[in-house]
Amino acid sequence: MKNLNVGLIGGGFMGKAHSLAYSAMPMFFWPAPAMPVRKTIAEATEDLAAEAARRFGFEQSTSDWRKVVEDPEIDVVDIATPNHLHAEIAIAAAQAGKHIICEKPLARTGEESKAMYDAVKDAGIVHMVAFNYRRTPAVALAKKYIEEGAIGRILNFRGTYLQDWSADPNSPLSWRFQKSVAGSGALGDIATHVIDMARYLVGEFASVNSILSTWIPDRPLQSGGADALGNVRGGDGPRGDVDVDDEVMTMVRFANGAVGSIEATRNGWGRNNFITFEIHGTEGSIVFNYERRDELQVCFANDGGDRRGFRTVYTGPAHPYGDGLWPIPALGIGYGETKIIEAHDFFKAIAEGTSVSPNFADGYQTALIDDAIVASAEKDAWVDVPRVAELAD
Ligand code: NAI
Ligand code: SOE
Repeated sequence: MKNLNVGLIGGGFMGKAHSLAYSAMPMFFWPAPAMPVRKTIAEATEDLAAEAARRFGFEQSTSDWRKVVEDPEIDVVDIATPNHLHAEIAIAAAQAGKHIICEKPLARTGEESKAMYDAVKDAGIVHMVAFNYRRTPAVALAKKYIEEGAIGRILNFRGTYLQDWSADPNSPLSWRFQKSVAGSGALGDIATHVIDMARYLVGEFASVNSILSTWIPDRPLQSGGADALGNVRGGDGPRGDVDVDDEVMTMVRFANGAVGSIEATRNGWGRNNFITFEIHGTEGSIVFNYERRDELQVCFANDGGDRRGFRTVYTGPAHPYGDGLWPIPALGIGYGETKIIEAHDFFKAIAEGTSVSPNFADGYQTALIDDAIVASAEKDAWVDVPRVAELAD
C-alpha cells in the first residue's frame, strides 16, 4: 500500500474536516487504497501554521503555500482556503504535477473556474471538487434508486439549503460577505451544494430563472481570519458593505425535460443545515433532509393502494459505502463521514489512475450555472446555461 504525502492549505473549518478525514479514512476503509500522510500544512501566518500542524497532526508547517506546491515530496495538494485563493493555488499545483482536491465553490466565477479546469485537463493528475454532501449514504442511495428506475422518469426536483448563521445583522463581515474573496454569497457558498446534488441526481441544467436578494446591506468589520459563522457578534464598531447575495431562489429547466426549484439562504432563523430535496418521478418519489441524514423517505407508485405512502429507509451496511461505515443501520452518519468517504474515493482514484466525480469539469459546470443565475437575476429573465464540452449529452 502506497503512502501519499498531503499538503493541506488552510487550517480553518475545512482544515479540521479534511485532517480528520485523512486520519480516519484507513480506519473505516481497510485496506485503504493508499495511506494519507499528513505532511505539511500551510496557514496565513507562521504561528497559525505551527498551531494547525500540532492540532491536526501534520509533520511540518509553513506560512507560504507556494512551498507546499513546489515541494517534490508532496503528492496531493488540498485547497481549503477562502475562495479567492483557489484558482492561483490549483493552477500552480497542476503545473507542479500534484493531485488536487479543492473545496467548493471551485472558484469565484466561471472564468476563473475555466482557467483551473484548463490547467488540470491535460496535466495527468487526479482532480476533485469537494461537494461532499452527494457522498452522504442516503443521497447515494437516492442515486441508486433513480438509476435502477425505481421512481421512473424524473419530473421535478425541489431543493433547499437553509441556514440562519448570518441572520443577525451584527454577525461580522467575514470573507463570506465580500465579493472580492467569496465571489458570491449564499449562491456560491451553499446553493452550489444543492446544484451539485441536482446535477448528480437529475442531470444537466438547460436554463434558469432566478432572484438574488441581499437583506442585510452592511455588517461590523472583521479584519481577516477564519469565519466564525455567526458565532461571534461584531459589536458597535465600524461597518462595511455586503456586496453579495444573502438569498437565492431559482427555477430550473433540466436538459432531460425535468423542471425544478432551488432556494438557499443563510438568514432563515431556525434553520441550521437544512439541505433538502424532494424528487417526483412517474413511478414514485424520494425525499431527503440532511438534518435527518440517516434516513431516505421513499414512496413507490406500484405499492398496493392500501399501503402506498412514504416509508423510511435507514442507511446502513446494505447501502452505498456501507461496507466501510458502521455495522448497524442508523448508528449515525455525521458530517465527518461524508469527508472520510470523499477522501477514500479521491485516494482510490489516485491509486487506480482513474478519474473521480465531482471533478474540476463538474466544478466549472457548477460555476457556469452560478453565472447564469446571476445573469438571470440581473435581467429578470430565463437564461440558458452553457455546457462544458466534455459534459455534453
Ligand atoms: P475558514 O474561514 O474557517 O478557514 C479558512 C482558513 O484559511 C483560515 O484559517 C485562514 O487563516 C486560512 N488562510 C487564509 N489565507 C491563507 C493563505 N494565504 N494560506 C494558507 N491559509 C490561509 O473557512 P472554511 O469554512 O474552512 O472554508 C474554506 C473553504 O472551504 C471555502 O472555499 C469554503 O467555501 C469551503 N467550505 C466547504 C464546506 C463543505 O461542506 N464542503 C464547508 C465549509 C467551507
Ligand atoms: C457556511 O454557509 C458553510 O460553512 C458553507 O461554506 C459550507 O459549504 C456548508 O457545508 C456549511 O455551511
